[in-house]
Amino acid sequence: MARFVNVAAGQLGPIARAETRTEVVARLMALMRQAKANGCDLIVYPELALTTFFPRWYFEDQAEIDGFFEREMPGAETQALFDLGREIGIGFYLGYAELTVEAGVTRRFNTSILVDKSGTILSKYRKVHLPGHAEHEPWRTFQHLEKRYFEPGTGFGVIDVFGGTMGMAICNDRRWSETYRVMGLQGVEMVLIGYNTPVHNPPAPEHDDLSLFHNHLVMQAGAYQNGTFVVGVAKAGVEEGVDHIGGSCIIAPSGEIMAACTTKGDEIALARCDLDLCNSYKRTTFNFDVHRQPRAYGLIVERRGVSIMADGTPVRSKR
Ligand code: CDT
Repeated sequence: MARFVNVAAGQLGPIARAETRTEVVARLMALMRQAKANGCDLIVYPELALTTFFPRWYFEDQAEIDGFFEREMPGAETQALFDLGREIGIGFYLGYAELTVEAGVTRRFNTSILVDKSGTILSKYRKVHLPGHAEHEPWRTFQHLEKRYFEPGTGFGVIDVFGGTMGMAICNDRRWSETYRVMGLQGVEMVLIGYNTPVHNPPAPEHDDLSLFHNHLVMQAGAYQNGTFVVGVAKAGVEEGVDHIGGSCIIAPSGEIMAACTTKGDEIALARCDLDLCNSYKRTTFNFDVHRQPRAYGLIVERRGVSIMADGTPVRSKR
C-alpha cells in the first residue's frame, strides 16, 4: 500500500520586531487551517517562526535577547497552535529560539520541533551549523550573530511518524551535504527545513544574485543524493529593512521541485508525497550498502577544514 504524506510548506512573510507572539501564532493558525482544508497531514513552518530574525542585531542586554526566546513549549502564547493542530488533526514542524536551564546552567539553542496530530511533541532538533559571527561587526549593514546567541546542537536524528521516517534541519544546515547524509544513513524519507536567508551576504556580496539558486541547489542535491523528500520553508520578504529570499518548496527524491511558493508573504505550497518513491533511489543509484566506500571518506570526520602545513600547502591524504 502506498504511503502518502500530504505536506504543506507554511511560508511566512516578514515578522516585525513589534509583532507579538499572539499575532504571529494567529498567522500560523491561518496557514494551518488552509493546509488542513487542502487535506494536509503536516505543515512545515520556518526557522525562528515566532519572532523577527533577531540575530541581525547586536544586543548588550541579555534580558532583551532573552525576550526572543521561549522558556516553555508550548507556552502561554503557543498553546493555541497546539490546540488547533489537535482539534483539526494536523501535525507541524516549528522553529523557535529555545531557552532551557539544565543543572543550573542556562542554555540557548536555535531549535525545531515535530508535533504529531494529537499535539504531542515527538522530536526536538537543535541547529548544528550556526552561521555568522560571535562578535559585533559594525562594518556589516546588518549583523548575523547566531554564533553569539546560540550554542550548536549535537546531531541529526530521525523519527518514524506520519507513516515514514522524518528528519529535521534548520537553515544553514541545508548547505552542508553531511546534514542529509547523516539522516540518509538512518533511512530518512522526508527532511523538514525552516530557514531565514537574507538576500545580501555582507562578507560575499557577489553571492547575492545567486541566493535563490543556491537555496534550491543544495536542497535538490540533498534530496536526490539521499533518495528523500525535502521540504524547505522560508520566512521571506523585507523584515525590519532586510530582504529575505522566499523560494519555499517541496522536493521529490528525484531532486525535482514538486511545489513552490510564488510570493514572499504568508503562503502555503502543497504536495502529495508518496514515500515509496524514495525506494527507487535508495535501492539503485544510492543503495548505500552496495555502493558507498566509507574507507575512502575518513577525512570527513577526522578534519574540520583544510589543514595547512608550515610551507602553506594543504595536508594531503595518503590514501
Ligand atoms: N538563518 C541562517 O542560517 N541563515 C544563513 C545565512 C547565511 S548567508 C549565506 C543561511 O545559510 O541561509
